[in-house]
Amino acid sequence: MIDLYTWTTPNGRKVSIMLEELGLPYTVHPVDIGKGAQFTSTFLEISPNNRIPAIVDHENNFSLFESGAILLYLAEKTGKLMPKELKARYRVVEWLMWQMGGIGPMLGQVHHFVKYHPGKAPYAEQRYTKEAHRLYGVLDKLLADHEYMAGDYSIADVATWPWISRFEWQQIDLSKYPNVKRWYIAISNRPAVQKGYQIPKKVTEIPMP
Ligand SMILES: N[C@@H](CCC(=O)N[C@@H](CS)C(=O)NCC(=O)O)C(=O)O
Repeated sequence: MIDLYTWTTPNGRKVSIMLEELGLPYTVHPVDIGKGAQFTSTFLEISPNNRIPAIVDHENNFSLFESGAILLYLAEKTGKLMPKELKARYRVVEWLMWQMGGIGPMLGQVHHFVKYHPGKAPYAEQRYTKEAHRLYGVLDKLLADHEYMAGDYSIADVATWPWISRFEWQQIDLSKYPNVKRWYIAISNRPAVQKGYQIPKKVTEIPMP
């Protein structure tokens, strides 16, 4: 049994979607980051960076934080959503790292400056909006000749999709990125994604373009 510490955010949803895809049993522990629950001493023991998501895998007596590390661990533990062949595996790792280092942090800044504090920092709004469009362009180009990001559906897609699901917060018109739109809708239709999206609680339906 796995304990999942999470909240209603893209990084949290990556892991609930992954657990649903794998069909692994798990117990959800909501960590309300709006109320500071990420700073409690018990949570810091498993997530010293005071951020969700984190898991405890009781089968291995092992805790883990950082969503990318959690996805890699669960893929390796189950042998799913990650190819075995070396080059194919590193194609997935490459795009997973792109998500962790680019899509997540940059779109997170767009949410901060464009959605929550518009007009407060025009330079930051322009900088991160431009970067968001650049990243959407990279993804659109990739998906022009790939059904999924790195071959078959993989943890690279699981990591990236929840951030794209906030396209409205980012003021992105998905019709400008038709390959991203096609990929986004296909993944939105997966039953595991529909279930995992609503963990730890329902906030909205999956946004549809
Ligand atoms: N690189 C981390 C980022 C995690 C992260 O930023 N989590 C946010 C929610 S999406 C959080 O817990 N924020 C709490 C805070 O800022 O105090 C990961 O991918 O797990």
